Amino acid sequence: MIKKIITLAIILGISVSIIGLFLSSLNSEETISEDYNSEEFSLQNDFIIPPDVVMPTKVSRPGCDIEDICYIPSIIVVEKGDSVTWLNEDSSFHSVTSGFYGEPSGLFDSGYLDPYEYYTLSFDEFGTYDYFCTLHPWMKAQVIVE
Ligand SMILES: [Cu+2]
Repeated sequence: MIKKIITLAIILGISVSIIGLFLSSLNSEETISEDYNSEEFSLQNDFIIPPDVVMPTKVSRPGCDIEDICYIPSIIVVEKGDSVTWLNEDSSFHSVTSGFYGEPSGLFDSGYLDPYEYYTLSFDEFGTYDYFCTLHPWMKAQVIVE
């Protein structure tokens, strides 16, 4: 009789833990799909943001500097407190780095922007901000805050 009770208790214990595992795996699946949905949502939102400045295709080779179209527009004028959003539309990496090639000013640096990556900065001080691409010396432009 005692053996039967012990066996029953063990079986009950095992089935409870199996049900517990099953339920917890269901829960984690739900969490993953929620995460995925919110990621998808923010991704869609990202593409809705109209960029202020784009790095167009083929600027990774010299020549865009002749017509000053390495960043379009090459000079953007904003008001104090405004933000500027860049979009790398090229298939190469590019950066938005303050200063001049070989002389970064250290104010901002996007790092390498992947194709179709955005970079946003807000400008809270008046001034003319020269910037360049750390990978392509011919790529340079300005943000003017009035
Ligand atoms: Cu570049």
